[in-house]
Amino acid sequence: MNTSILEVVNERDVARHQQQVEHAKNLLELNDSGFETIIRKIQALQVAVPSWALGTGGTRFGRFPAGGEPSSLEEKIDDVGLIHHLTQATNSISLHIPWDIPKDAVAIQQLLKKNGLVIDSVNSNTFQDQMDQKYSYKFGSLCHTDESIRKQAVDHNIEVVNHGIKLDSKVLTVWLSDGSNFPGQHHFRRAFSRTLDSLQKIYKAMPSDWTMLIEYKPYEPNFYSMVIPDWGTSLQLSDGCGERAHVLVDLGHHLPNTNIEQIVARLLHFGRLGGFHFNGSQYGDDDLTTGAIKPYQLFLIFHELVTGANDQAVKNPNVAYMIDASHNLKDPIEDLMNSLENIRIAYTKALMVDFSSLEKAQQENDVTRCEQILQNAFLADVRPLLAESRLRSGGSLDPVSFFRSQKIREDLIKRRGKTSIATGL
Ligand code: RM4
Ligand code: MN
Ligand code: MN
Repeated sequence: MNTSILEVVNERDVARHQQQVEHAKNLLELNDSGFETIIRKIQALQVAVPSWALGTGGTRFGRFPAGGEPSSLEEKIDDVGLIHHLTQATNSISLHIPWDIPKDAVAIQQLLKKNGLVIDSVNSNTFQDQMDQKYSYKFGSLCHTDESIRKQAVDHNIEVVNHGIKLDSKVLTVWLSDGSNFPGQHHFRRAFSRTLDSLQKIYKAMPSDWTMLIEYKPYEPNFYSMVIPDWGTSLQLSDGCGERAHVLVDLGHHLPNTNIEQIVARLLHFGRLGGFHFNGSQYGDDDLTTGAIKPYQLFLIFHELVTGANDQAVKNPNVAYMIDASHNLKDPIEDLMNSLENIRIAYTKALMVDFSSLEKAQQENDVTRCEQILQNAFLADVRPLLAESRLRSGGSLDPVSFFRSQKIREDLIKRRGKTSIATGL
């Protein structure tokens, strides 16, 4: 990516941008030091992009690729590098093994460095069978009734950690599709015990500076029961493994109307919120653009994260943020940029909450005032602040417009072809 073109385009729009910043500062009643603090905080919020999110998503009915998809890990890193260059909001990439096994770890490290990226978490995959695999995961992996199958799944997770070590990752994320489709199929208590036992084996095999994140999901691909359906189960499993095992909250992994912000607050209270997968959802694991459907919920979640971070009583590790979405209709690069923008908008609005007034109103049970304080922050337009933080970090004032006006997708199609396919779902 040619930096000077970016500068020229920014320069063209900068006068208008500066007017908007002044207007926003007035509306938000921000003095210079308050403004500078917020800009620094926005710049610091970095959200990983997973290597499996650069291609077109699909459903079990069909897939409609846009063309120019990255067909190697190197090309995926290039795409994340481009997104980071324009947004300055994603300085890391998360790998799914075996979809993205680095063949030459040293070369990958160099490429990451060139793009200003590091590896975030590594993710195991025991929800699909691979060609060279001895046993099938049709009836589960870490929970399986057959010890040899459990061992194969444990060994796979250890292999994932070993790949991660070579790339300086320090986080293993485990998401299990294990579960049952019919009543009676599973002995619930024993399936849980076997899963805990397998996770403990993986945990023990991890280096002592590694963290394990345990993700939950209420249904799909199993439709009667999932072995890890909810945060309570994830928390128990984390607890059973050790203090470096934590719960991962994926926004789409809840039944409709679940109060996710309260789950976030609970996990912070226990010091066990380890990671976050962002996406948007109307019904379930829809994997839409983050903030597309329920922006208020996203704001309320960030409100919990921000209050937690400001509270001395909360002893929680750093939360690993990642986008976990699928792009069935939008251009994947544009969609990821949309998500990053929406995440930063929700975060910035949460930073705008008048905490001391809120605490006072809560103490006095002034319900109307409490809600009003949150609404005031939520309804503020903070977009000029985001653009300013990007500009100062060397990114684009308007990443999606830049991507379009410079015809970057067209260029990728020319270089990679119309039919290149990215590994993933
Ligand atoms: C799952 C879950 C995991 C992701 C896979 C591909 O639904 O969200 O985090 O790794 O999909
Ligand atoms: Mn997820
Ligand atoms: Mn999911």
